[in-house]
Amino acid sequence: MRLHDQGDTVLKVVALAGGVGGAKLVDGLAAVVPAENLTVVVNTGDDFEHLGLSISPDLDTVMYTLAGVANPETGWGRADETWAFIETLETLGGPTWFRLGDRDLALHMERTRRLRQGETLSEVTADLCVALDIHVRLLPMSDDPIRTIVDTNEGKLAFQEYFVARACEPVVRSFEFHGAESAAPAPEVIEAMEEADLVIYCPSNPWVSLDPILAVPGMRKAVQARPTIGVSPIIGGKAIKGPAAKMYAELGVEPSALAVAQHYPELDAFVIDAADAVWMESIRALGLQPFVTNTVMDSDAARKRLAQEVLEFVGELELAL
Ligand code: FO1
Repeated sequence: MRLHDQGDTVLKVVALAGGVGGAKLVDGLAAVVPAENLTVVVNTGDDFEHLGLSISPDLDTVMYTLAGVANPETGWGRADETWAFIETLETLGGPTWFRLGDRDLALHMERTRRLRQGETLSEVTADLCVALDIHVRLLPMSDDPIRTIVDTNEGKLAFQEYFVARACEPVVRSFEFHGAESAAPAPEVIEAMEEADLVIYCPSNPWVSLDPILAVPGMRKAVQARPTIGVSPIIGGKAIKGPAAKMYAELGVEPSALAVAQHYPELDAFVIDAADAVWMESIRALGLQPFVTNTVMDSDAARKRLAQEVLEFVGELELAL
């Protein structure tokens, strides 16, 4: 299977993505896969109600990244932002721990308005993508509420409480995805998976970005039916951004590309950084075909190159199988 068979029809790709790391690979994939052949299923476990607004941070991070308006320093929120709202809220004694920029706020207001009118998250997301001139198909993992709860030494915390308000300091014990068991995959998700020639696990946090997606009923079964490749979010024992390595250590697992491979035994292949080449044979022994390259996406060109290599690796994999 070549993803560019005879160079014309590019086959269909579904990427599972969460926060900032996932969004970067999605951005690279959008540069090498025609939009009509790329679907991104995005984590909604980070979603929460705040200031009366329905906030979907990972959907927004992926949208802003694809639209080229993401804040390059933080990865979340917008570039060219102003903060008049949150600064004024501060003077009024309102909660400002979750930083909402003025332009970002417009998106949260519009999503909230339309959800309150009874539209689904999928419908709102599709129209926001049109407004942001995004042609890749972006699907929330579910239109039903699923909330990641982080069980810590300070008790159970809602995700944003843990991630932002407490800056990931509490020691994690376990994760729960409230609502997952009674949730349904968003419309088109299962169909996209069934049509996919390749499913990619983006380099997102395994515990709180990809596991919530895999917890949606039907997702694990749908994944297992397709060729799959993952990209390690851990490089040289560290995460480029976010608490993934800290979570591994707190769960008693040495953070490494091997540990991530062990988390996803269902994968056919796994892309690791040159810094982790030492784990190749151990990963192969798990039944995942390892590929080694530079996985640091520190530029648009690096995002595109990594995406291109992931697609090429799968071509080789098919020949190897
Ligand atoms: N992350 C922070 O660490 N601090 C913030 O103040 C913050 C605000 C924020 C606003 C909108 C948005 O879409 C994301 C935001 N994030 C913030 C990131 C958010 O916590 C995401 O859940 C993480 O990116 C993890 O995926």
